[in-house]
Amino acid sequence: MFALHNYTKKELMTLITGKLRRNFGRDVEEATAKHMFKACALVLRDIMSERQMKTADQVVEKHQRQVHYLSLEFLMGRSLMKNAYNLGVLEPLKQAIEALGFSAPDLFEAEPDAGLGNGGLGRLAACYLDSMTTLDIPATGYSICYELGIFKQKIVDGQQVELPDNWLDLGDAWLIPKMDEVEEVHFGGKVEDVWDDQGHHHIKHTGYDTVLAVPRDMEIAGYQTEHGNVLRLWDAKSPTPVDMNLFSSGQYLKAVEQRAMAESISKVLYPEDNHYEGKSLRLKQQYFFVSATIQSIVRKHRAEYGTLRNFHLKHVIQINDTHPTLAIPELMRILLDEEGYGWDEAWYIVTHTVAYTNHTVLAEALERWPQQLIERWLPRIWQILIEISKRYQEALTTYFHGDLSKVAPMAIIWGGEVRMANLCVCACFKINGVSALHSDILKKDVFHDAYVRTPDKFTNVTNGIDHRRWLSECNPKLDALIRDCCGKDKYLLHPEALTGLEKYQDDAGVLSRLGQIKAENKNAFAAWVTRETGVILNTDAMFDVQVKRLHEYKRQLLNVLHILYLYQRMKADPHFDFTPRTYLFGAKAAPGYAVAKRIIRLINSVADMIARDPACKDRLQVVFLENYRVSLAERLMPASELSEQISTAGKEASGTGNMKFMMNGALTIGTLDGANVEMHQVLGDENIFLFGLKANEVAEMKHKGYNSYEYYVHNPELRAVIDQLNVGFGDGIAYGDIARRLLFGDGGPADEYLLLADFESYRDAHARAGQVYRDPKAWNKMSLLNIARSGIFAADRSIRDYAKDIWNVPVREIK
Ligand code: HBZ
Repeated sequence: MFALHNYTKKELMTLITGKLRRNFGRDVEEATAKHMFKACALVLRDIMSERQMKTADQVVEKHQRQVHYLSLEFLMGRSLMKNAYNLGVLEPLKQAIEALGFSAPDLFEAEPDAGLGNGGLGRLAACYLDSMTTLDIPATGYSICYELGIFKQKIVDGQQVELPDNWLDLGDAWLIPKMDEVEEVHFGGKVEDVWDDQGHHHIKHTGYDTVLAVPRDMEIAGYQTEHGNVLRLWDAKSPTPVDMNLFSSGQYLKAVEQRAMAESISKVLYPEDNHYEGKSLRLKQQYFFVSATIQSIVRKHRAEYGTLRNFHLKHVIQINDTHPTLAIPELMRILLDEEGYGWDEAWYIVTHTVAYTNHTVLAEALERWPQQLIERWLPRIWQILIEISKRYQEALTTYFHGDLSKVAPMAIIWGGEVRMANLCVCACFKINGVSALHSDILKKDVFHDAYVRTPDKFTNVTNGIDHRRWLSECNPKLDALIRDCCGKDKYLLHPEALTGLEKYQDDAGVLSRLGQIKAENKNAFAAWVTRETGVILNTDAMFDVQVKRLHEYKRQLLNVLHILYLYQRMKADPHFDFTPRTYLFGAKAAPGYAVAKRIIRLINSVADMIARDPACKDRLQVVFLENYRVSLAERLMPASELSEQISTAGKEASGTGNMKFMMNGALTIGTLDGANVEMHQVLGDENIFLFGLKANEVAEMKHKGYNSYEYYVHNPELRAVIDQLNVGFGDGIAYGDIARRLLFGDGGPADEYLLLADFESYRDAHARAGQVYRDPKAWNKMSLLNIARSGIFAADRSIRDYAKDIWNVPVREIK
């Protein structure tokens, strides 16, 4: 155990003022909040950098096995409070900031979110960096240093408008560029086979465009450890300076084009989640990132060992969904072309190095790259893919005795497309889903035949969240209660210690304190919303929250239909007895996803109508929170009471928002989908509001032929709601398109996600939730049990699973 240095307020003040003077040429009196933020970031960065360098030295000294976590997304959010917390300097830092004449909360608030991700997949990667570091695993994250992260969302006249998110302005205070670790990535050109004088065969690649990959490292601190890791973010730069010779020799356009091409690669994060777009710039992003990363790992390995023969013993490469799949042929390329290994030896090394996490079963999200695109931009990779594909197909044909109905769906190159998931299944030594149900569906359905052939490759690692950020840091009042009940700060490194709360499940004092904390958090959130937007939230009503990306399978629309049902009941009968609710929505829609955008507009139309109607006062309120993001979630989770996790069963791979709500004492209304299944397992029927079809029933109903219109005909209340979509909500906008989608489908199947089939069951579950809410003691008891049993959803547990079942690396033992 290391003795961690405890920085005092005075030491920090000296360090901060030193940074202000040296980096910005200012004394504290002349410093702006921006200067001050940057100075604080630089001070913490120095501490982390020291630790990280020691860790890196140790890894080399002890020849430790390393984890490389490749992800096109890391949704980091803010870092100042997080790093200060993990470094154990949060309190003295706050004091130092205040003593220097600044407001600590304002300074934390001034930091932009690092929004280098879309949603769950990207946030998961960020939570895992924290746990890998806290558990002393030598690990590196790799991604792209997008100049623009996920767009900023504005709501204008009820509609989503996207604005660029220029996070690097302040965010780059965390980054350390490493100009001496630049890698070159090649695109296009021609590949030839050549033989030298000795008759040795070589690959000659000529006429390619070069893009430089400049690493900008973000230091990662762990909690109560000296261990330090980094997140390596690759920035794309052109190798051609503005070259006057090219200009004058008539190559003017080519030079400018090349620069623009190179630097566009790291310009912007693709904002589609759970949807594949076959854009050539996206392919270039993927290869740029993967090639720089693999070269960087290989370069360090060569320096340490002088050979790549033991590569798979010293490294595991975890790929976060199929987006980094080209790591497979890229590592093959280096082993074949640069090391001169034979195919079999190279293949052995690759297939003992790479492991794959799947995050979705939605067909439209599976990546299938057009062959021409790969051929054109990655000619050598294309050759290697053909060879992998050919050998795999031969092996499959033998195994399945030539049964094309098995071989064809498993093929890697087929019908002019490269199927990335099949390539992963072929080449990776482990394949995992992200919840028990999801991993089961992978085995039984999506990859069934591969599972039959290689069952040992398939495993499950249920997702988890960084409970230090998502409970202790963002909900200090609840943290204090847990410290009083569960052995001080024990739970921070032993999340299972949260079960210590269970013995207070009938303790009136603890239950009322829990209720009090929730009430205070609601008030604080409401005050913030009012400050930011002028909207006044009814804090006496239940905060019923659905925040996540806008997707039809996530069924925000089902929530809206139910709200409309409540509204109509209330209008028809002023004495309609229901528990007042404040509905909160937050969701970004992919800019090209028209239906998702329509649903956002619908939510705003409904919110507006309800806000104007005096009959709803103190009873029903709907608010759409603009620009949902990590930092907003950190304020919202502690204030939430009912968590909407209502996806069509079988569609949500895991969900991680569900875990954040649970940990903060919200109760869940949800389907048996993703990790909700495991939440239900530990909670029992009594502590969760379940409804709806199960995954197998969904499949059955679709198989039999689902007819949404029948539900419309047979349920008059549901019918009235859908009819109102056709009419509109008093703002002159009608939503007949959405009604038609539900009843007839426009283009696709009617009501693809079975909203109408689940409507009644959803309404009943809401009625049950409303009933329990009226009995604060019963509600608070359920809430307490949710928190107490949420420990299994800590990312520390997930990372221990990865370390043991997939990575084969030791983890920190914590007493
Ligand atoms: O990954 C999500 C799943 O939908 C969710 O159920 C799960 O909990 C979470 C973590 O495992 N998937 C995503 O967030 N996926 C994407 O954001 C995405 C982004 C770009 C793509 C495809 C998917 O091209």
